Amino acid sequence: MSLTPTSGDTSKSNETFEASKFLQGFGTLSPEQMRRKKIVKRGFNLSIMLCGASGSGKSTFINSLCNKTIFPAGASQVAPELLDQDSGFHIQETKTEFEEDGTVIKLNVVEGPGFGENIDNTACCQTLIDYLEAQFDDILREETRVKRNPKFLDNRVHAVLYFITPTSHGLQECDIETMQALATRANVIPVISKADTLTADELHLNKRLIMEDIREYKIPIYFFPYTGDDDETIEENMMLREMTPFAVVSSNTEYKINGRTCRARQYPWGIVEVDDDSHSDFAQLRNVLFGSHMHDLKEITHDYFYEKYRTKKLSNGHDENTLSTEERLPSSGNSFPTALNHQYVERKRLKEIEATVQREIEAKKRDLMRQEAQLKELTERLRTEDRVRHETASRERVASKG
Ligand SMILES: Nc1nc2c(ncn2[C@@H]2O[C@H](COP(=O)(O)OP(=O)(O)OP(=O)(O)O)[C@@H](O)[C@H]2O)c(=O)[nH]1
Ligand SMILES: [Mg+2]
Repeated sequence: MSLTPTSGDTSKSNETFEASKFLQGFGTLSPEQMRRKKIVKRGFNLSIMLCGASGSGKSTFINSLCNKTIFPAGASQVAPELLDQDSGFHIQETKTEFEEDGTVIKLNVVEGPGFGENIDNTACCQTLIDYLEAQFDDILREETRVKRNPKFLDNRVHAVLYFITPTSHGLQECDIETMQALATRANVIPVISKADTLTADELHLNKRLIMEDIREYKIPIYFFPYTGDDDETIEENMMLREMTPFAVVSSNTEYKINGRTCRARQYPWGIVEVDDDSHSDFAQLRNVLFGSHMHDLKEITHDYFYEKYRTKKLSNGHDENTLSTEERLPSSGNSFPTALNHQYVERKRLKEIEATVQREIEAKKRDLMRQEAQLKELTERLRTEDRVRHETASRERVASKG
């Protein structure tokens, strides 16, 4: 096997990922599909927040995800004036745009370098929550304006990727508290970073312990729904539920292996490929974010998180319609359905029923119209036959008289 590092410029990606799932089936277009097609043409806006301990690999991950340098990896140099005086923590935000399979992805990336470096990280966590809420406030203000700003940018965070350092001990107290807090305002997706530092058995154990903690502490993370348009989607969701937390390996260095270029981490004993499913869940997570579940993440952000926040704000902070922790996670077994997701699934189910009923009504209408047309035609034919019969009879009468 020849192993040659290629140039550091990773701006051209070889890989293809599927913004596709979302884009499939434009043969016969319903109004909903037409709407989506328009979105595809315009491009997708997506906002991702990266959260996790300092040095857990957030910057390297996002650079690998976008295949270009979004944030420089390694110890972050932060201007002192940007730092929060109490926590020494600050938020970095940047926008990037790239095209995949002809689809433009407009990505807003938010990272909190230096997270988890204090003994008490409550202030850091609050900074992240404040950011999430500030985006909701912006929308709320815009919605209540008499004249809308056509250039308004919706920066609501659709997914928080929570980076868990690869120990074999499950979650730490700081992880639990932060994930619990963030999950009240956004879709939290847990990620084990630097998965290459764990053996297969350790990784398996780590995933199991993390999921046990998530259930034990009732953290309402993003839930891959049980329902789907077809068996394939249902199966895919089941596979993704079992895969959670996603174990990722990130790198922006390209290597040539047997003439094939790939992003990888090279060690004296071998090479770990970022996009190889047997080495890392990176490609699966990327597909979830930019393809199969992008729409779902955005829908939940608007329908659930924003609505909940809006209700709270407009009722002076009293009624957040918040579910108790028990209600949110009445969970057992391998998967962890939350009341949040139950609500969402239920709403989706009702929408589907409504659409089916609408379709049936339309079909019945068409049927009735067809029958009416047939009846009209039959009446017309009978009338014509009757007229012809009468005319023939009268002709015969005239003939017989003559
Ligand atoms: N082994 C291994 N190391 C990684 C991986 N991803 C990143 N690293 C290394 O981890 C170190 C820290 O990575 P960063 O991406 O800067 O971490 P960060 O979370 O952005 O750190 P802060 O911005 O300081 O919070 C760097 O030396 C990376 O090369 C990975 O998947 N595996
Ligand atoms: Mg960083």
